[in-house]
Amino acid sequence: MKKTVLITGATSGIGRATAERFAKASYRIIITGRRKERLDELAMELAARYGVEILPLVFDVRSKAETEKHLLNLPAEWRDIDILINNAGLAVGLAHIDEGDTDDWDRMIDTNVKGLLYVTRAVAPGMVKRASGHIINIASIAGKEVYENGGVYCASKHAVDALSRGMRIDLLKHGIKVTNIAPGMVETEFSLVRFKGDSTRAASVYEGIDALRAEDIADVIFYCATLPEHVCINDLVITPTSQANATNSVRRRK
Ligand code: NDP
Ligand code: 8X3
Repeated sequence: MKKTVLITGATSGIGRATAERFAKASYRIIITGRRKERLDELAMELAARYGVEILPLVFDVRSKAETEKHLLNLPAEWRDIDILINNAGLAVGLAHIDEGDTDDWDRMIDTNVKGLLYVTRAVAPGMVKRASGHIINIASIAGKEVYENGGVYCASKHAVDALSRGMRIDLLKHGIKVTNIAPGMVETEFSLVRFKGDSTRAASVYEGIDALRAEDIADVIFYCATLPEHVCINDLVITPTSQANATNSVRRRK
C-alpha cells in the first residue's frame, strides 16, 4: 500500500505545495488547516487530478482538544501515518520586545510550538508502535538566527529547532527519522499574515528578491522523505540565492 502522509497547514503556501508534490507521487494524504473551504477544494482538486485518496481535517492546532479529537479518532484506514509534516505556523507582527502585542506572541507560541507538540504527541505513538516513521518539522532560518523586532517568532522557531533535535534522540531507538527544514524567504501568504492583511507591506518584503517558491521547499521535503531507509537528513537551511542569512539579502534594481 502507498504510504500515508499528514501535512498540517495545507490550505496555503508550503503545506499546499507539499500536498501537491506527494499527490503527484500517489501518496495517501491527510491535509489539515482551519479554512474548511480551501481544504475541501484542495482535496477535490488533488483527488481529481492525481486519483489519490485525500482526507481533509479542519482544526486549529492551538486547541489540544480539537487536535486530539481529530488525530486520535482517525478512520481505521488512515491511522498508520508514515510521514508527519509539521508545517502549520505563522509570524504575527514585527516589534521591539518592549512594544510587542502579547496577543501576537500567544498566537505564535501557541501555533508554532504548542500546536506542533500536540500534533506530534498524537501521531508519534503510532510510529513508535510500528517502529517506523518520519517526522519533518518546518522550522526557519529564524530558528538559527535572531533579528531585530522578530524576537518572539525567532524564539518560537528556535524551539522547533530544539524539538527536532530532542525528538531525534528520543525516537532514535524506534527507527523514526526526524528532519528539520529551515527555509529563508519563501513567497507565500506568510508576510500577509505577519502584517495582518496589509498586502502592500507584504509585497514589499519580496520586492526585487527572487524569493523561494513554496514548490522549492515542497521538492526538498519530498527529497528528504524519499531517501533510502538508512539515510536521514537531520537539518537543512535553504535560502534564495539572493539571501545569505536572515539579515543579508540583495534586491535587484528596477
Ligand atoms: P502560509 O501563511 O502561506 O501558510 C501557513 C499555513 O499554516 C496555512 O495553511 C494555515 O492554514 C496554517 N495555519 C496557521 N495557523 C494555524 C492553526 N492555528 N491551526 C492550523 N493551521 C494553521 O505560510 P508558509 O507556507 O510560508 O508557512 C508554512 C510554514 O513555513 C510555517 O511554519 C512558517 O513559519 C514556515 N516558514 C515560512 C517561511 C516563509 O518565508 N514563507 C520561511 C521559513 C519558515 P489556515 O490559516 O487555514 O489555518
Ligand atoms: C520566515 C523567514 O526571515 O521572516 O520564517 O524569519 S523570516
